[in-house]
Amino acid sequence: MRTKAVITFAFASTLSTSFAADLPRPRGVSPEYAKYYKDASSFACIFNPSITLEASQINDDFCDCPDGSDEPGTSACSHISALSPPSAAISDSTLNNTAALPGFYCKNKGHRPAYIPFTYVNDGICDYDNCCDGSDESEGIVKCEDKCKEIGTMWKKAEEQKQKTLNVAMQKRRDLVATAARLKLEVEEKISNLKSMVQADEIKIQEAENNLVETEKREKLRAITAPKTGGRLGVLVSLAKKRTEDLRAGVLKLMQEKASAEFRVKELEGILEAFKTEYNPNFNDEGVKRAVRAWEEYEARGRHPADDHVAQKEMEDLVQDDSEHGLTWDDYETADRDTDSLYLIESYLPPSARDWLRQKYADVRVFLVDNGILPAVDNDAAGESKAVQDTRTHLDSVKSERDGHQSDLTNNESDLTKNYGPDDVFRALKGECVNVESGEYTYEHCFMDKTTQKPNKGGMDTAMGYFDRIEFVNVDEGEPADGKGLGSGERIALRYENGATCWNGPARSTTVILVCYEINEVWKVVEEEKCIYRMEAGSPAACTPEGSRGASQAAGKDEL
Ligand code: MAN
Repeated sequence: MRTKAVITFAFASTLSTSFAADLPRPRGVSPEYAKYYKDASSFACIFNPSITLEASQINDDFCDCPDGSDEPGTSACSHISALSPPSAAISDSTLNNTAALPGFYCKNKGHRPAYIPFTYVNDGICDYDNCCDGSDESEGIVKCEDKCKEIGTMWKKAEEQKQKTLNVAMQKRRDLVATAARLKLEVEEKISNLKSMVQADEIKIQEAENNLVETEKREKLRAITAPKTGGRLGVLVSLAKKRTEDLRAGVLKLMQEKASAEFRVKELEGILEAFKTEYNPNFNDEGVKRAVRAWEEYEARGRHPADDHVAQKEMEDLVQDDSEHGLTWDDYETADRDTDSLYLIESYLPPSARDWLRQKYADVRVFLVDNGILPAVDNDAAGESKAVQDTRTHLDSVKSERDGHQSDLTNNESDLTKNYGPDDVFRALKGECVNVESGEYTYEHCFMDKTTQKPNKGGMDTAMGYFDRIEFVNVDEGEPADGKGLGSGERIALRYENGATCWNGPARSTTVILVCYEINEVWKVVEEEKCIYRMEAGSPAACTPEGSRGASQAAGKDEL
C-alpha cells in the first residue's frame, strides 16, 4: 500500500475519454496524449519537439527526452515525473517545468482509469489501489493479475452507497433549508407584529401620560375646591366639639354616681334614725350612747342633700344637647374660609355667580401651584391621591410592556441579520444538540449555541465555547469507507469562543468542522492545544447546494 498522499494525488478521476481512444498508443500512454505517439516511425519529445527520436526509442527503458515523454510505460524517466514521490534530489521546479506526462496510465478496464507515479512501474509491487489491471508490472518481477472486475464492482457498490447517502443528506439539507426559510418568515412576521405592538404601546403611553397630567390637574382642582375640614378653625372646632362631648359624658356619669350615693345616704339615715328611736336608754352601753349622740349632731347640721337643687339644675343644663343652646358645630367645622376674602365676598353673591367665582379662583390657584408660586398644600399634606397613583401605575405598566416588546423586537431584528450559513441552513438547526463520548468526557455540540465537556464520572460541565461565527477551513484528511471523516478540501466550520477559562491558559474554544452527512453526528473530538478543541462532525447542513461533501465558501457567499 502506497502512502495516502501520493495515491490521492495520483488518482485521476477526471480523465477525459473524449480523445481518440482508438489510436494505437504505446504502453502507459493515456488517450489524452495518444496524438503525440501516432507516428509509427519517429517521435518528437512533447515539450522539446526539436528533439526527435526513433519510434523504437519509446519505452526502451532509457530516458532520452528532457521531459521524460519517450518513457510513458517504464520507470526510466521517473525522476522527472510530477507524480513521483518527492525526493531530496529532485526539486519542485524541476518537476513542474520539465515533466510532460502526468504519470503511467493504467487503463483499468472495468473500473476507472488512473495515473500512477512512474516509480511504481515495474517495482515488483502490484499497485491495485490505482492500477487494478496490474499493467504497472510488465517485466515479470511479479505477476499482477487483472482484478479490475472485482475491484470495480466493489468500488461501484461503495460509490452507489455513497451516492445514496449523499442523496439522503441532500434531501435533508433541502428540508432544512425549507425549515430555515419558514423560521425566517416567522421571525419576519414576529418583527412586523412587534413593530405594530410597539407603535400601539407608544400611543397607549401617550394616552396614559395625558391621562396622568389630566388626573393630576383634576386632583389638584378637587383638592383646592373641595370643602376643607382640616383647616385651623375647623380643627379647633372639631377639638372643641370633642372636648365638650367628653365633658358632657363626664357630667352625666357623675350625675348618675351622685344619685346612687344619695340613695345610699338616705338609706343609712333611715337606719340611724330608727336606731335612735328604738334603742334602750336604760341599757348602759357606752358605744350605743356615743353613736346616738353622733347621729343627733349630724341631724342638727341638716340631712343630705342640703340645698343642692341649684347644682343639680346646672348639671342638667350641662348635659343638654348643644343645639339646645343654639350651637351647631357643623356650621363651624365645614367653614374654614372665614379668613379667605373670597368666601366673605361669596356670601354677598347669588349661587350662580358664586360657582363662577369659585371656578375662577380654582383656575388661578392651579396656575399658581403649577408655576411654583403657591405650594400644592392639599396634595402635599395627603401625599399623591389614589387616582393619581392608579394612573401612574397604569403608565408604568404600559411603559414596561413597551420595553418588553422593544427588546423582543431588537433581538428578532438582530437574529434576522445573523449569519446562519449558506441558504440560512443552520437557522433550522439552532439549539439542536449532538453528543459523543470520548475518553473521560461526553462532548456536546449544540448548533449555533455552545459546546460542552461533561465528565462521565460526575462533576461540573465545562463550557467549551459559545457560538461566535461561521468559518471555512481547508482540511486534508483521509476519508474512511463509512464516510465519517473530513476528507480533503474546503469545509464549513462553526466557531465557538469564550468558554470556561483554562487554568493558566486561554478561555476554552472549539472549532466544529462539518462535512456533508445524512445525520447530525460528532465523530471525533481532539484537544489540539490545551483547551482549544476541534470536533469533526457530519451534518446534512454541511452539504453544498450542488451536492458535494464539503460546503464551499463560494457557494454560500451570496447568503453571507
Ligand atoms: C479539564 C478539561 C481538559 C483541559 C484541562 C485544562 O481537565 O477541560 O480538556 O485540558 O481541564 O486544565
